[in-house]
Amino acid sequence: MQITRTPAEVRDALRGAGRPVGLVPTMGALHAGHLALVAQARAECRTVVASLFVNPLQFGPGEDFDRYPRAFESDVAALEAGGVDVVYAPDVGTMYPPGFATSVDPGDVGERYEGSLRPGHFRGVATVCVKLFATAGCDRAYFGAKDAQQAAVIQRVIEDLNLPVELIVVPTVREPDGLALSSRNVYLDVEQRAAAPALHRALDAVMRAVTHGETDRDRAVAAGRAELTVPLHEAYLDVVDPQTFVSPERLDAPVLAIASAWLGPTRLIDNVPIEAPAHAPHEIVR
Ligand code: PAJ
Repeated sequence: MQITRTPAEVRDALRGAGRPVGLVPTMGALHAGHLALVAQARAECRTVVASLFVNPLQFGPGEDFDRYPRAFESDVAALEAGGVDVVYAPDVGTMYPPGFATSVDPGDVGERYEGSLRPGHFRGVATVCVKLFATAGCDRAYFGAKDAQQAAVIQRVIEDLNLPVELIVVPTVREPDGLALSSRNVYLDVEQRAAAPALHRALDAVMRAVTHGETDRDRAVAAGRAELTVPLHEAYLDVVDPQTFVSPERLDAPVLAIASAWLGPTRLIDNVPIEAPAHAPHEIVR
């Protein structure tokens, strides 16, 4: 496994590499969710590149850029064990040298939900991802379903900019109690960690309501809201179109239940896809 620090080093390392080349972009502090992306890329691609870069452009003022967990040595070991061929770990000055000015604005899909809570976040994500795609010259890029709005943003960018990259979305990896794995889970204290699975229970309740025939968005959301009790504080809970993140009044599958809640200073996000068609009660076949 080669560790590279600059775009030129990545290109050298990938000269003549077998295709398809799969890229797994990460901010490090790797857990089993990230490694599921690596495993799928390894199974599907001749060459696998993983990036480790905590991207300052996607953090707002007052967010956790400075204290975001960093674990370079153990990340490299995990990527090596996962069969990665090339690691790209640039420093901030390499990614954004003096004079850097171009950014990619993904528009409306990036302004809802996470985008409205974190203004500029998806511009930062889209910009770094386009740079990573260009640097690796990848044929496929692997993203987690855990960050569903991020995946929707990247799909929009790929289509709008005609990027020759196929987006592959890998299902969310969870703890046994339902909590989605996240690098930010280390911020939770014991009490918050114990309460955290309620976020997934809320989404499951919304999913059950819709699959049992609820087509009214407000009533479906209310079913989930009952789970979001103190110490959780809801940031949002909704049912949306998985591509646009627009919330339809009447729910016709496929839709996505999305949620975010604060636990102290930490905000968790999660989502559950709702695949089964929503039937009006009289249409349910018994
Ligand atoms: P990061 O939070 O490190 O996540 C890297 C990738 O791992 C993302 O595609 C994310 O959706 C996926 N992931 C995280 N937790 C997961 C879980 N529990 N199950 C499955 N996949 C999971 O997302 C980012 O970094 C950054 O925004 C990035 C795309 C690297 C751009 O800076």
